[in-house]
Amino acid sequence: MTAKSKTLDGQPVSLQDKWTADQGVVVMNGTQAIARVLLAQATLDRRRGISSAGYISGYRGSPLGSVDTTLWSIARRLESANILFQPGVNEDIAATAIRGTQQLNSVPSARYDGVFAAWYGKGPGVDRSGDAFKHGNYAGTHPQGGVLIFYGDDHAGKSSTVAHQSEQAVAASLIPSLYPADVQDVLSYGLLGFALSRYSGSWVGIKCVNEVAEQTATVELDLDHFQPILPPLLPDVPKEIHIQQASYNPLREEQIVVEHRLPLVHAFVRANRLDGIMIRAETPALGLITAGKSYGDVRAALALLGLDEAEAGAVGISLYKVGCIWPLEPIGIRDFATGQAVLFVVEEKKSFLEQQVAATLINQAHRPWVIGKLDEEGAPLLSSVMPLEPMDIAFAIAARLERLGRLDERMRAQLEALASTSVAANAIAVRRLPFFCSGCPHSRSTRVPEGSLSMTGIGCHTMVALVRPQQALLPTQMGGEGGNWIGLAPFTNTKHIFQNMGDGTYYHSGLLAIRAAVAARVNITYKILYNDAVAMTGGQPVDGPISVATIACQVRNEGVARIVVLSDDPSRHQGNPELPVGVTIGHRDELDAVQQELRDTPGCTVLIYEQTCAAEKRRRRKRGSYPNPPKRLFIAREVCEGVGTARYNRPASVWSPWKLHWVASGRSTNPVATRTTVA
Ligand SMILES: Cc1ncc(C[n+]2csc(CCOP(=O)(O)OP(=O)(O)O)c2C)c(N)n1
Ligand code: SF4
Repeated sequence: MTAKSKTLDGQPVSLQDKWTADQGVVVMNGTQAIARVLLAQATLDRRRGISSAGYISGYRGSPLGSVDTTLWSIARRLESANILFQPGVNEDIAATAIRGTQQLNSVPSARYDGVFAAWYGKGPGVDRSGDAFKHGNYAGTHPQGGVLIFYGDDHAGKSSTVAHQSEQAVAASLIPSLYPADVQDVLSYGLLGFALSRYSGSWVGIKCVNEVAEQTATVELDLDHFQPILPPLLPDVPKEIHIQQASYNPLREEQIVVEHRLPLVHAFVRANRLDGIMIRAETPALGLITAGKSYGDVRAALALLGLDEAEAGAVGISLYKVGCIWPLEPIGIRDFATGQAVLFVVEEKKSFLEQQVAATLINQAHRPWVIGKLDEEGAPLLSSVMPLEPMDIAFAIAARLERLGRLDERMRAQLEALASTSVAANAIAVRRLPFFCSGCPHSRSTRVPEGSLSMTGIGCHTMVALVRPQQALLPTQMGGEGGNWIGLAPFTNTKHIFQNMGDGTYYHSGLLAIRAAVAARVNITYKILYNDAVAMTGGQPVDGPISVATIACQVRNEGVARIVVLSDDPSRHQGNPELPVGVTIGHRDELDAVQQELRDTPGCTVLIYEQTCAAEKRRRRKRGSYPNPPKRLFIAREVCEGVGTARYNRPASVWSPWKLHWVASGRSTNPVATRTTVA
């Protein structure tokens, strides 16, 4: 039971309200809103007499790195709402499972009227799931099911190996995309998205950027009055808009999507006002068109210019918020464009809305200027790469007003003040590189012998490319680890390479890359870094049964000739009957010698390096599920405050003068130094 507090007006409130309340104001973050959409859909169905179940699957990754932990934290609530959470082994298998939920009536004995389903994943997961998305979306949804695709986009590339903008990839599978501007929108678009998916038969994407997924906000719930408008279906709409158990006919499927489902999407967007005019100028001059995160930035930009809604309208600014960024609903845009001199599309990354706006208006008799990535003269205006800041947008809006003769003295003074603030802000910008946590297994495991090279992979261990860039090449995509060596090895005199791979990645897709390396007969040593967690995304468990012995057996069956296990505690493995014959077990201190040996062994070899993630150890120790270390290192507080949590990358000479004290506990800490081989 959670203790209840009271608000100023005497109403009891609880942190659980975000899960239980159907009405009123609650606090939640963007990730929790995704989970709440599913719970709310279950409630709505129950109220309408639909016996539905829910299903969610996907794969973690920033900015949707904690969807799974959020869902685990409300496991009982999900269960009682008939919602099944099945973490995917990877994104495309998860997407395929989502497709399965819509095939409820393809086999006898359905237990529910329909299954509403949601997929989650980050940009790279969208990219690798294109085939599954297209197959699933073309097949369609169940009329009482529905599919949402929550896709995470890291525009700034701040937690990714590639900066992402995924709406083009989602649109390539002909899946419409809604783009929430804040947590409130996640909830509204989520529920409207399910309604749209059931109505049109289409899968529906929900674009989630870092700033929205990681935002915590007060939101208003009103399930009692949630009533999506379903425009009447025209008589020519075929029954195949929803999934059918039909004969094989790919062209007909495509025709259904293009000629029937997408027009229904437009009708739904229009009827439910997913796109709308937020500010209407008295005498229109400058029409701002924007969506999602940029909508908030445009609002902030107007505030920086000292303009509230009425003042913006008075100087000729109108504002159009697009909820459905693809396919852009044309009637609303044409209506908004009427009488405008300039339409300024404010969006991050590559032009997506702007192209659709231009295409919608190109044949109109009255065509305002359409600008965004380029200005009225064709010169660059808003970056197609860098995230946009309200300040940049404010200056760009002001320049448009100046050209239109709408900039007054008050705004000019405001701009001058802004210009001086932005110079001061740039002067204090600091960049800090990430670094391994103290005690991280990867800071040792990723070392290679003198003269050798390694390739990094997806996971915390990739930071070695920042720490020892001369020895470590930048990573490929998750699951591609070592694939690039297959293409490179035949054309270089470099004889061998080490390839790092986390255990999470191994389970997600990495095993297939090892199979490819064996098939291509390249000289490569995979270092499978078994840290017992999918660490970089928050320390989740690997999504199925995995152990050092299982990995050893699997790679042996793939044809890997030589396998070595190094561990901080080799005694854990000695005498383990599950390890295949011929596997050598040693202590991690032998890393250098073992690597030299593997380097000289022809073909594909595997080194499994076992040591638990240090952050995970700390978490487990707090929960009492991991033994405390028998020996601890204390650093004199008078010499340095905060050591142990600081992660600054300092040269060794800086460390040396510090006073270090080893304090041993009763247990022996001597490593088992001898190497053994399973016979
Ligand atoms: C296709 C894809 N899905 C998800 C991610 C997000 N992601 C980045 S690091 C990571 C965890 C990798 O875990 P593991 O291989 O165990 O390495 P560790 O972080 O534990 O060192 C994930 C899931 C990604 N980069 N690519
Ligand atoms: S979270 Fe774990 S694996 Fe990642 S850097 Fe920290 S200790 Fe290393």
